[in-house]
Amino acid sequence: MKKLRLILGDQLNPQHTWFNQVDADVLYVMMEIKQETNYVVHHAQKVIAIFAAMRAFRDALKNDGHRVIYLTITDANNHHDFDQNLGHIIAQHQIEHFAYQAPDEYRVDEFLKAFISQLNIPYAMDSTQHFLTERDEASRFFGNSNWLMERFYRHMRIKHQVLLDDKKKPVGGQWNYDKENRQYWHQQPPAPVDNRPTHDHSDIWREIKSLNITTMGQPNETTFRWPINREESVQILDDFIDYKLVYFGAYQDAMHTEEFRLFHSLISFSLNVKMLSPAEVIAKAEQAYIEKAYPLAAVEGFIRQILGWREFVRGFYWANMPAMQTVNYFNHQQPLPSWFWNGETKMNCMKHCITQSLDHAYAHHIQRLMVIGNFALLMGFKPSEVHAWYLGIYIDAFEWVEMPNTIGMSQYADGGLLATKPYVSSAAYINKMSNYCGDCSYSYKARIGEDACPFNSLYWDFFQRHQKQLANNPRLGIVNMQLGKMSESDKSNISQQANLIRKHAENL
Ligand code: FAD
Ligand code: DLZ
Ligand code: SF4
Repeated sequence: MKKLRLILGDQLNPQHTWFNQVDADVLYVMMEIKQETNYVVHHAQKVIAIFAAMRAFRDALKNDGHRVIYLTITDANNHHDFDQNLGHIIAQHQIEHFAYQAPDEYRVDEFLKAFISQLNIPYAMDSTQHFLTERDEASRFFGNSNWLMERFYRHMRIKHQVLLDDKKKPVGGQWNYDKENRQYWHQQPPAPVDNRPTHDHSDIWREIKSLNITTMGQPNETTFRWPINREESVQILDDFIDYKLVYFGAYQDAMHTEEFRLFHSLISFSLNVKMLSPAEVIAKAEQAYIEKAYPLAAVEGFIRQILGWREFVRGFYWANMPAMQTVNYFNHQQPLPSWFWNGETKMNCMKHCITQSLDHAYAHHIQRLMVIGNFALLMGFKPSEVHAWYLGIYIDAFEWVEMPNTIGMSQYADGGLLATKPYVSSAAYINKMSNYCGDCSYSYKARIGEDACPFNSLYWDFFQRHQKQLANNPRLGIVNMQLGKMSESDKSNISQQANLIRKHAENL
């Protein structure tokens, strides 16, 4: 029986059982298509990375003897959507069975469901064999109760036997060591060397440009630093375990103008396109705790991101789609200013985080959450626009993980289904965790006046504007109390200042 198997651009897992045996009756298909390059404006490096990794995967499959049809973006036979390309290939090769791996995105899942429903040959949807949970596992775990990451995480620790002692209790006596993980980085210990491989992808970039595909950010096509195959991904993971994991916990939230990577792993692209599996990453981190006696806070903090957060947000995504696409709890409508695409703002923290994102297609969690996302929520930017920006700009941005993080965790647009409180702060937090404020045109201490840091008035204005929705949140007791004590004239000055900032968003 002639079989066709579709491999999507984020399904580059060479360890999948599909590839265990070479079968002359099986034809694999991979395609670079405008349907995928154009659903949002992607970062140039993201498009290059996907194409380069897909091509490397094709070459590896062919080397192993598998048969692969590969449509490049410039191929004359490319119809640029899955539907038409698959239809032609099925007819041309007289395919008798079609299979695909479960897509991680709702959009693609819906589309492929529609595609198979009109097929007149048998078909199958196989597992990607990547995640540690089923799509609906977290949903079943929570049932009608509130989604709390910490509860889910403990369940995952027990279920997967991670960092447990002989009595099945958490090693060290605690489940979570987050409180030990919030230090500022004083440029000591020195920033780790960037050991990522360098590639020249000028050829791919030329092809992308020849089709006028709109992208954002720097392509860095001749000095490309993202991994494009499993070997490089494993090398980056091992480098992280050897040199960075030990400091990961302590400096996880720190930000610095001189160093954008700090002690973060930079494995999210490899994980999300499945060149690495979460199970192997967790196993290596746990092994480092046992064999290298790394601090428990560092190892637990890192494992929590993958065993906890990553699986949790995926479950949340499938439980809340498609409704999550349109939620807007605070009815925020302000458009993003144009400097989100060039970093040209006087706000030093925003300038650094956006410029870095445009240069490297990367920002770490706190830059995404407590600088850019914080500002977007305080300003009242439209959640769907914020989501599209995040989905485009980051190398690791795939909707199943980006959307819950942006719409839920960062913008609270779901009204608190995912986050227990809005992640907002004034300049005090940014000044504590970074060196951004020192060189800023704005004063981090001032709330009112031309040189006052925009975060300060926006922060208090946010709680004033949304008092009704936030007054009863138990995690906001102190803020609500402080607001209650504020004089009416102070409140009015803050509102005026915040309105002015919103009005002049383009020129901040
Ligand atoms: P590290 O800091 O080294 O963490 C290790 C790994 O843990 C990451 O590679 C990632 O796989 C996982 N992880 C950490 N935090 C999260 C989280 N909140 N949700 C899911 N997994 C997590 N992550 C993405 O992979 N894709 C996205 O599109 C994405 N969008 C985000 C948008 C916003 C607004 C926010 C606040 C966070 C987003 N994150 C996203 C989560 C996190 O910021 C990135 O996973 C992380 O910065 C990737 O860099 P790293 O590999 O160096 O991670
Ligand atoms: C992100 C992306 C891009 C830019 N291009 C392609 C592509 O041309 N072909 C492809 O198969 N996948 C691409 N991807 C990744 C897809 O968006 C991702 O595979 C789906 O969203 C499924 O999660
Ligand atoms: Fe950002 Fe305000 Fe600090 Fe400037 S003063 S870097 S705008 S937090």
